[in-house]
Amino acid sequence: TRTPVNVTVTGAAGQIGYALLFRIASGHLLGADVPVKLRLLEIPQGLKAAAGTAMELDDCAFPLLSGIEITDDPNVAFDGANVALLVGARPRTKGMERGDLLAANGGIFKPQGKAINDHAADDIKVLVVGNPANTNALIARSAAPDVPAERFTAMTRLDHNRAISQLAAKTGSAVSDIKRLTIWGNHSATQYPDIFHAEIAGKNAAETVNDEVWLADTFIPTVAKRGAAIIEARGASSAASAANAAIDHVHTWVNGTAAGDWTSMGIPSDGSYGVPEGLISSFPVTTKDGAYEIVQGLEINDFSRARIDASVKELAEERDAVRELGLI
Ligand code: NAX
Repeated sequence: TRTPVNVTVTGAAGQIGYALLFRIASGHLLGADVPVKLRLLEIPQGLKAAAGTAMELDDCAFPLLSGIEITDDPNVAFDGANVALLVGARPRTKGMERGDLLAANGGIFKPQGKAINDHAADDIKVLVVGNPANTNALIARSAAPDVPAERFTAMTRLDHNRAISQLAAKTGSAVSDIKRLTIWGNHSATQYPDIFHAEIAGKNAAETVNDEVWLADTFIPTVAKRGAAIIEARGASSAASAANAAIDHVHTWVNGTAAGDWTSMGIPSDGSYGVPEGLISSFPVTTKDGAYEIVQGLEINDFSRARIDASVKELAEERDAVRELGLI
């Protein structure tokens, strides 16, 4: 039998945590033959609810779940961690300025990055879900100089999946027919879902749609503002779809992209496509054997260039702000 993989989830008592943990334990994160050990990190006020979720996990009698540990100490939570899902974050509350938000999250992601640096397993893979995800990932990465930078990633897979779904609906095609879609930039309202290289059943998606007005005025804002639309409809923010995207992100990273397809991940830039090195920005990537590579050589037209640049500019501003706060 295989040695269990240690999976650490922060914000485990939150709504994404509740939608995420059962799928990790049932084998959807890593594979149906991979046993997992869960470590749940919460703040003290969240420990009791996390213990309740752990009781329910026990009650599922998942054959692959070989243990659950609950703690409020990052040094314990990340000890020997192979996969870390950083979900817990400080949400923006009324009247909070961007600087306050970044500072509050720095107080979370800097110590967590340090704990990962000092205690995680050599093969640690980190996914930051908690917002502002890209910049929180940058803060954690900066606090972990001994971990290869490429192990710190931010989630844009929910945006990627949302874009596929919108494109399928517009063209009357099956989601499984859509390939090579890309989310560029920040997981924020400036993100750019790019269909110019996407394919629908083997045909170019932009040519199939052939409607730049729909692209600019409907598709892009619908994908970028979907989170707000969910809150409006559901009275709570996306949870199951966010958890599903986190599962997809890690599963693809570990198990590989399909031949002829790629996915979107927020990753430290190597300077590709004019994105300043070090910024954690979303790119088209292929994955294989637990590593990812940026898809190279895509032609970027003026429509795309302007939108990628705008989102990357926002990321650079966030980086400058956290640098000024001494968080990186
Ligand atoms: P909840 O407020 O339901 O849960 C967050 C949990 O994190 C709480 O239980 C809280 O006690 C815990 N927490 C706070 N600080 C912590 C710390 N220092 N260590 C450990 N745990 C801590 O939020 P939920 O709806 O689960 O969302 C979590 C995060 O995901 C938010 O930041 C949210 O903005 C972000 N999202 C990111 C998405 C993405 O695509 N990247 C989409 C969904 C979601 O909006």
